[in-house]
Amino acid sequence: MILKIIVLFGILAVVTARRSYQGYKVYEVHQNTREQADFLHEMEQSNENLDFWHLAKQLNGKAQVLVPPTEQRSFVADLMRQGFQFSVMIPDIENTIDDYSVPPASRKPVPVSKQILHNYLRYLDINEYIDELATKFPASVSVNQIGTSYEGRPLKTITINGNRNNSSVIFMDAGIHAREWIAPATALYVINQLVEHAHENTDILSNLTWVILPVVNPDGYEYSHEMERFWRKTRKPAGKCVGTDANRNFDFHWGEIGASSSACSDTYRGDAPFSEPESQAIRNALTKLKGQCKFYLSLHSYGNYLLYPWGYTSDLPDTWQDIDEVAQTGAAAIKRATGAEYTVGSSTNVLYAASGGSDDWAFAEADVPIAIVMELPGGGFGGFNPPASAIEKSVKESWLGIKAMALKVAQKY
Ligand code: 0X9
Ligand code: ZN
Repeated sequence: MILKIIVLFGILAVVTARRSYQGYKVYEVHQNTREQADFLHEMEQSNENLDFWHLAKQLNGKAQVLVPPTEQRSFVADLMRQGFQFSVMIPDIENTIDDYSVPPASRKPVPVSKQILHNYLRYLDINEYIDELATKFPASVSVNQIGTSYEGRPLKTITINGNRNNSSVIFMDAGIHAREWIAPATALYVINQLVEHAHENTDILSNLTWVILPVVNPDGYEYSHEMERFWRKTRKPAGKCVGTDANRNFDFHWGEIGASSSACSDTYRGDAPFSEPESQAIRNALTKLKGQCKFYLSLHSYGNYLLYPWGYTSDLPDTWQDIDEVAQTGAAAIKRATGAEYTVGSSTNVLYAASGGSDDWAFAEADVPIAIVMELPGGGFGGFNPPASAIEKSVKESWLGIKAMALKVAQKY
């Protein structure tokens, strides 16, 4: 009997153990020539064990790659053979993951609204906060469920100032990629400012309705808190692997470029367009808002970019200057406030081509005239893991950019 219990606990421990990243290194690789840039791109496409945290098109930039111990020898050999300049940016990523989530219940003595700037809130806390706001401010705030994640979590939007029937709408989402924790944190701060500091924001509330989905991919988000810090995809099983990159799953030039057909890849496009309930939820919400939604803003991290269509081709849409104007306004506001620089341009031209993204779909199929992906700052040791102590500075800065973009949209439409 005792043996049985020990075995059972052993199995449970194995099943529920958090993945260790011990010995994983992040390399920073300079790409100085077109050949080197192409080589890295090819490496990213062909080796699923390498996690390219950052890979931009521009020459003289630096790629950042998370490499497991088993791959490091051949990775370094490849780089040396190709004459790359490179360095180890993080010698052992496990040592930097000291900021693992406190379980939601342990934080309860402090109200959620007081934790927005200091903690990466868990999914349930985030929903608790928006539900509370709806109760407290019934005249201007409501919460709606626009779908259900694969594991059954409600996908809830908060609508702010939604009682003006014919006003223009801003739809903002965050956390389509699980590990980009600073994105839901930023969405929460935006919600906090729009609701609890409404009187300071009348210029972006008087003729705009905000619909905000703070966690697009709650299954992945929770999984990245509990089990695998650098998980990116959704959590629906796919063949012998798990998860789809929801930002490759939208039905616009689906699967054409920069999206993998291999279920184990981090950029897996899914087995069909809109195969994921999470991308379906955004599709359905934006379809309902057709004609009304003037601005789709999707929060990601990291790298300080304001990106717009197209993501599937280097061509620009006819109206690119309208979007560029809004994005430049956001970048300028941030630069003025803190000196931080954002790169502005079309996804394909300044980052890389990747089709099936929510931004391209919103712009092309839901007729949203301004569609922007905001790649928020990294921080701390770099990348996706800014420590909780970096949240306040980051979200306050980003809010200024978002506010400036919203104001521009309010003036244009
Ligand atoms: O690759 C992505 O989905 C985004 N970058 S991230 O590092 N957060 O994963 C950029 C998306 C840009 N938009 C499109 N390619 N449509
Ligand atoms: Zn992302």
